[in-house]
Amino acid sequence: MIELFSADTPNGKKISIMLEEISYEYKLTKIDISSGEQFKPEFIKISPFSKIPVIKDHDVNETVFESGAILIYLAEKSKKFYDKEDRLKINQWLMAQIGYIGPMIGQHHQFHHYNPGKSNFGEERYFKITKKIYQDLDDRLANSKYLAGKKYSIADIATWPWIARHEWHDIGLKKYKNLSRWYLDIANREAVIKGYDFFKKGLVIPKP
Ligand SMILES: N[C@@H](CCC(=O)N[C@@H](CS)C(=O)NCC(=O)O)C(=O)O
Repeated sequence: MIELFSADTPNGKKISIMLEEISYEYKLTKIDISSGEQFKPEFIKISPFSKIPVIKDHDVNETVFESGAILIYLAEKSKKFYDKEDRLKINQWLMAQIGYIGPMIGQHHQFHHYNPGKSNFGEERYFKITKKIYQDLDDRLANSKYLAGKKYSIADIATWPWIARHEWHDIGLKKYKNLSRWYLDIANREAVIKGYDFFKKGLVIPKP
């Protein structure tokens, strides 16, 4: 049995979506990051940087932190969404999400959504970078059905929840035809609809 330690954020949603996609039953242990639960010594033991998500695989008594490492672990365990022949491509798009797309859009959330008016430099910089990310993804998806090629993979699962926050971005997802097509295609998957609302709050995926 997998135990998922998480909060309802884009990084958290990556793993709930993956667990739904591979049809694994899992137990959700909520970590309230707004009240600082991530800094408790027992959580730091399994998450050295005090971040969600983390999983514990009780079948083999193993814990895994970092969303990319968790997605790879679950993909290898289930043998899904990480095809050997596409692995080099999947790794590149997955690493780009973990090392660039997530951190940059995360800063856009901080400056534009949570703290507007505090820093013009921060607001402008991350708005511009996020817009460029939309364009770069749109360009890629003009030539490829999914990020890593013809098949839906853990690279899409990692990236999609960040675009699902598009209402916070004020960029206009609709204007990006290929990105919107990819977004809607994934948004219609049953596992994604379920994984998106893993806190069972009745959340509905926002339309482009
Ligand atoms: N690189 C990490 C990033 C995880 C991350 O930033 N998690 C955020 C929530 S989305 C968090 O735990 N924030 C709590 C904090 O920074 O104190 C991953 O991909 O798993």
